[in-house]
Amino acid sequence: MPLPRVALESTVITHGLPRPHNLDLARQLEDIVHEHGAQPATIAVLDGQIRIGLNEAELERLANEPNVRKISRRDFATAILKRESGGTTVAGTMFAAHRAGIRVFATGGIGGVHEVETLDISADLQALADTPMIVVCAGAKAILDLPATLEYLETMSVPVIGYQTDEFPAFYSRYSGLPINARLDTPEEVARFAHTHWELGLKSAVLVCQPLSPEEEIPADKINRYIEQARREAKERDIHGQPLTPFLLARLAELTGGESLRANLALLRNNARLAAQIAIALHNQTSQKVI
Ligand code: PSU
Ligand code: MN
Repeated sequence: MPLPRVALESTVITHGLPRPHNLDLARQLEDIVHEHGAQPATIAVLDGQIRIGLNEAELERLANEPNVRKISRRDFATAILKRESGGTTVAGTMFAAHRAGIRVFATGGIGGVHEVETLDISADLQALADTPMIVVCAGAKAILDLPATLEYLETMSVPVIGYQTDEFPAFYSRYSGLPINARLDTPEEVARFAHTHWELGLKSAVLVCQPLSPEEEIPADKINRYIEQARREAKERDIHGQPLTPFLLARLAELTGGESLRANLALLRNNARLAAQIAIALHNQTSQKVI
């Protein structure tokens, strides 16, 4: 029997984390998924080929190659035709993983609605709306407009699950003051929920939001003023579109003296672990019919 698979994204490797943390983290996530009895599949595009799972040398190449593309769903055809390499975003990873039959995916934080004057809504939200997959995250990145992001997810019929929490986590912080849709406390409950959601014929993702532990988090009042500053600087420097999220994450790591980076790495590891546990639970129960 093949092991249940867990998809891992690669924009976090190419654009989200500084070197050498990016490669260390990529390896750690694969190890964590393995240790919990599932098969990791880091998704990326290498030389114009969509790859479902990378070997050690390929991971290393992706982590160290300068100027690789950030690949969302609309960018695949360009990358394929130009034989380029790149890291896949949450939206890009969901697209490729779904085509490969993978049902569980771990990321850090999903993209969402940006709090800037120009319209900037991540394609991650549309992918969540139309791809049946369990996506484990730590909420949406706190650099976003979280209430607007949750409204969009509601409009698109994406259930937002609080994992062992009653509040939507804000990536670096455990609490956002915003509600979730339902709370679930075990991997088995998540698997049963997703199975039921899809048996009904719904095509949307199930978004599982797991907060950092109290020891790992950065409380909201502390991180929020740095987020304000990073956003202000992005505006002054006229940074928008695809480079915006990587700029804000990198600037926050500088402003917090590495604290935001440590929190980011911790939540990525936590999410890989939970995704592996959910993949196993889902694998064990998908034969049951619910309606
Ligand atoms: N989670 C992290 N770091 C990241 C990302 C997620 O901890 O860098 C990436 C994801 O790949 C997500 C992307 O899809 O940021 C969002 O980019 P945008 O806002 O441009 O859609
Ligand atoms: Mn965007």
